[in-house]
Amino acid sequence: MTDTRKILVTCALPYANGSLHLGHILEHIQTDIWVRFQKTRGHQTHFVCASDAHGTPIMLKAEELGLKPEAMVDAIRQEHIRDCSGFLVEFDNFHSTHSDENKTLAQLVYTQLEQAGCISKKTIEQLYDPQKQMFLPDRYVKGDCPSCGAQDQYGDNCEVCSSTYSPVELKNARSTVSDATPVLKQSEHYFFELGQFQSMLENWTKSGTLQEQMANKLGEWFADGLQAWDISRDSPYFGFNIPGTTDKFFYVWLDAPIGYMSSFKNLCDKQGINFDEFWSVDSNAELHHFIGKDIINFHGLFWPAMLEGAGYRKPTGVHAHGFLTVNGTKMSKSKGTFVKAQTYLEHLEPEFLRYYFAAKLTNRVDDLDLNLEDFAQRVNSDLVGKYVNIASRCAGFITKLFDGKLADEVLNPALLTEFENASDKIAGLYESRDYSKAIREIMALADKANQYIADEAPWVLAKEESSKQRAHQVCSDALNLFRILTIYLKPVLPALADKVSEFLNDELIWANINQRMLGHAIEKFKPLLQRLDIKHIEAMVEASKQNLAPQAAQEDNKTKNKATAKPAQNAEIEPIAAEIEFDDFAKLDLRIAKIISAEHVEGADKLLKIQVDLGLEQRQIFAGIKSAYQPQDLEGKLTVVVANLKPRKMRFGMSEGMILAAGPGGSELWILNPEDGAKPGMRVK
Ligand code: NOT
Ligand code: ZN
Repeated sequence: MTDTRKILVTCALPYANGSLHLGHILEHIQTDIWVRFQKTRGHQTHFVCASDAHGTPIMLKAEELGLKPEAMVDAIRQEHIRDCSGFLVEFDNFHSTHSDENKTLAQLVYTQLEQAGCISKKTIEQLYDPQKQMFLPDRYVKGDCPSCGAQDQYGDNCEVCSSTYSPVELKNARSTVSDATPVLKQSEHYFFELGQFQSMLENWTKSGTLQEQMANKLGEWFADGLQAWDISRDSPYFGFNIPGTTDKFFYVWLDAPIGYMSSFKNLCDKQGINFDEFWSVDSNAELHHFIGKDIINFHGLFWPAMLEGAGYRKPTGVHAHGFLTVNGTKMSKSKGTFVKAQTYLEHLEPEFLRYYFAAKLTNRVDDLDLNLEDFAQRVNSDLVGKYVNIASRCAGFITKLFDGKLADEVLNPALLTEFENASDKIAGLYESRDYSKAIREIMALADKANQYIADEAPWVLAKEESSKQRAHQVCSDALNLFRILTIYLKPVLPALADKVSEFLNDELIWANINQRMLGHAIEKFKPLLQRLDIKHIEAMVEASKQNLAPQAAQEDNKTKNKATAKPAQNAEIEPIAAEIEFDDFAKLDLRIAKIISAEHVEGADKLLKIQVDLGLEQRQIFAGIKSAYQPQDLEGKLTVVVANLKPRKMRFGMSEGMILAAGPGGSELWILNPEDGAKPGMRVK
């Protein structure tokens, strides 16, 4: 392995005025895989993000909601953090551009640019809404196209004839904020003299920091000659004041990239990391930005020029990805393919999508299509049919016949060596963000492992005493292969890898790829992954359509569904806990479960150890209902279980869910007892 590198990684800062959708998640997953890969290879890697908090749209949206922008930004920031963690995207810090650190750094960078002679001022004329008393960004002006006369066109280009123009050229212009007719008004603006950096940027963009497609795209800007960039906005604006002014603010795109620095600064302060080591002009740390191709000009031109002008280091790499399409077209709200992050998570496993994206991501900027049928098929055939299958075919023999211990010797060392030797190639593919090729390599290995098992047929070998030994070795080899595959897949499937780690009693560290498990004890195999059921995809698409129901109707439903619970007469009533969001409630996956067995727990007064059948799998759950039930009375009963509760290690063992019961306590404690017709595994509505 190479020497330890210092790496700072960012993904684009999501605007804090709306929910994340699968397009955002594509970028977060792409970045997270790279970060996890670097971390598992032992490099000092920091992954930061933040809410992009400033600008006119955020100011107006907050106003519409009757909130202070700070409050809206904060609520949405929390939602974004929750959604990302739902997809197992693990930031080291998720800050906000509306923060003290960002204010200080934005003003510092600006002052440094000013001192370096890179700032100029010029009076310009813009459309102004006399009623709302604000200057109007292009997208807040509509009118008739000056070229073709089409009505209701935005201030900068016509969707009918595609001509571009300045908003002052629009006929019958109106402000979309107030409907007033805009007037022209002058104001002094601050500019960043980007032109000073043209030759530096021409070299830098072609030096391997950008993908070739992106460098070529920016070539168009160079051909036209780089113009000064307008970095100020007039009041009212949600942002930071330009030093020395009271009514001029930094344009959101000035302080957004500085948000990368300030989120990292915030992390440094919390963890004692040396900030300068990463940002000083002579830094030998790496700085990588993952972004969408639509914002390449900010990251390939403005940002490196700002850094250069203010005396900081420039990015090592800017990695752009294409857009996400669903079923071959733009995500559509009416088709239900504009899927919010949270809606996906309510229906499907995060790792399904992580895997699918990884299987399709290249290091180019082509768009990526999420074809929903292909998605289900791919996940099932690769993950369930190939990868998990290796373990599920072999683990049972080890547990049942060989006391949970792997063989002392390898039967097929050549095969194991082949798997181990793939390490450099696969690492290289992750490093160059060619995940689809990495996945192809890994799945080709999985095919070989399955072929080996099929050829040896341990289920046949295990039947005869004379060949039992060989069955032991074949299954042990297979689990060693499975271990290596899991190490390779760990950046993509971190939660699954954690389960495998428990099952194999191995930390699954890439550097230890060659450390074979010989004479090694493993745990009992538990199902690692369920097949993706296309019904869940259909439900997700349906729910994405429902998201569009007019707000009023949704409100109406909420009141109708409100429970009208009467407090029980005698029981001591505790105060109701803090209110939770509907989304928190929706996270609960309540399932019908059949109680297969229940037993007393040695040393526990209240607990019963219960085995339940959840339709697709069996679980062990400890429930504090001993005061009300004899174990044998429970057997065969149906009940309701919180199926997605994270397993908890209790003094007596793992509890893998929660049985719902209600009542005043003591002998009056009733497990919820669904009616006939319920089947284990059914979702409770
Ligand atoms: N909020 C922006 C967007 O397009 C991304 C800002 C990224 C940070 O969603 N900035 N820079 N440069
Ligand atoms: Zn037109």
